[in-house]
Amino acid sequence: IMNDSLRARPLRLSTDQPDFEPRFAQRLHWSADTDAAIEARVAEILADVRARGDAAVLDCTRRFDQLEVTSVAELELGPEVLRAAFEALPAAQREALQQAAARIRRYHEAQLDACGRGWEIVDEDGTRLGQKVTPLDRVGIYVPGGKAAYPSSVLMNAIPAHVAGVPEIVMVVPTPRGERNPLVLAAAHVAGVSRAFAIGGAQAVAALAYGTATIPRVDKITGPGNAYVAAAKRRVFGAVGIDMIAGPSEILVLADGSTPPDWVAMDLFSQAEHDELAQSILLCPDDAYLDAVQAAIDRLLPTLPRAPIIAASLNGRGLMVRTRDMEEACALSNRIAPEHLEIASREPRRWEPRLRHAGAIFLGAYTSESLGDYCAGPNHVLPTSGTARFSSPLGVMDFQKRSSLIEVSAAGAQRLGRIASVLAHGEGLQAHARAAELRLEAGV
Ligand code: HSO
Ligand code: ZN
Repeated sequence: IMNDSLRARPLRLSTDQPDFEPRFAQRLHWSADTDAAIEARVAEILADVRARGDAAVLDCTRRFDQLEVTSVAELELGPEVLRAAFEALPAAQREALQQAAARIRRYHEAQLDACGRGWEIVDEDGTRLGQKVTPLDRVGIYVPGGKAAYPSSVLMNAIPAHVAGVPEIVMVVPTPRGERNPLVLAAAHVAGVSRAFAIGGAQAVAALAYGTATIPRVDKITGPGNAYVAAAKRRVFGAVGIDMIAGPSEILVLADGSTPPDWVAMDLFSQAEHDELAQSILLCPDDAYLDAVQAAIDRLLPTLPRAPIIAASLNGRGLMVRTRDMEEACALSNRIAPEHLEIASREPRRWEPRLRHAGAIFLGAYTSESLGDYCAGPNHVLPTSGTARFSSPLGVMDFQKRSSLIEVSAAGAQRLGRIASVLAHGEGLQAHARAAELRLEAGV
């Protein structure tokens, strides 16, 4: 007799059933409701840190993390602490971290070359126009404590910042009751974090956004966090940059029936095990294959320690859809715009050109999402909840900004001066017109 928490039945639909649309829409619905009580608490904490700096951070850390310290300086995890954490790891973990880091670095270096460099165009009259790219001076990386503390996310946030050329990367990570996560500290060492502090929650976001006597003020804050951290990031946005506010993780598998059903079942589980609210979706034109994956789910689920979380996720938000054909499956996938999209097909390159909206696309049976989560190289911080329609993975460009460069030659000032003068007069802005005309009159 199966424990109820160990039964997982994703909702099963077919695109040709009459009520497909409403049931599909209902299953996909997700709203990031903001909780008024959390908002109010966070607003208070931000104001307190802004007004009292270190003293407020210290109070919050004592209260929320039960840490008895007398100064924020005591909460700094120096480079020697990070290094020691790394050196204390078993060799296999040290090597895996380093190999993952090297691959992530290489991927982001290629990204820097392809998309993160300045450029210039030159007019015939010698006027030069360009764009200059500058890394941010200082960034803050939030790393959650507790169940969602992923060392891999430290690599995914810090390495692109490092590759972008950010000189100072400040990590914050809560250590409730002083419990440190050695893998997180080791990953910080490997990823090139410059300074780390054992603080978390809205108080850490505030400290990074406003600066305190001990915690340096940063220009941008990235990294995932709980509802308090998300609310704090939303509120400090403007004073500093932030990355996206991530919703629950999602995977969509597009299957033509050629990948072993066990592999697909495990890939669906691997998202579901993150969170009860995570969403796993399977689209396939073949009913018998969907049955086979369901059978694999039934057989494999009880073998997993996180089965209760997986079951809650699949029962609450899981979805299997039988489509008319692969073309329709691709169209449906585009409507969903999933964070992770696996093309479990014998001919992934045939379908890939049709797939326009996804955070990351995993091609072919051998490419499990989990390889991308840890070590393939691309970033695992991806747009969720359909935002892949308009946004992109975290990358080097998120840690840079661009400045325009304009250098007008004497001849160019003649040509541009005439255009600008006409337009400035049209706007009734005489000083603008005269500024252009003075150069014009100087002649060449
Ligand atoms: N799939 C997660 C990233 C992650 N997986 C971290 C394992 N560790 C969100 O994209
Ligand atoms: Zn994952």
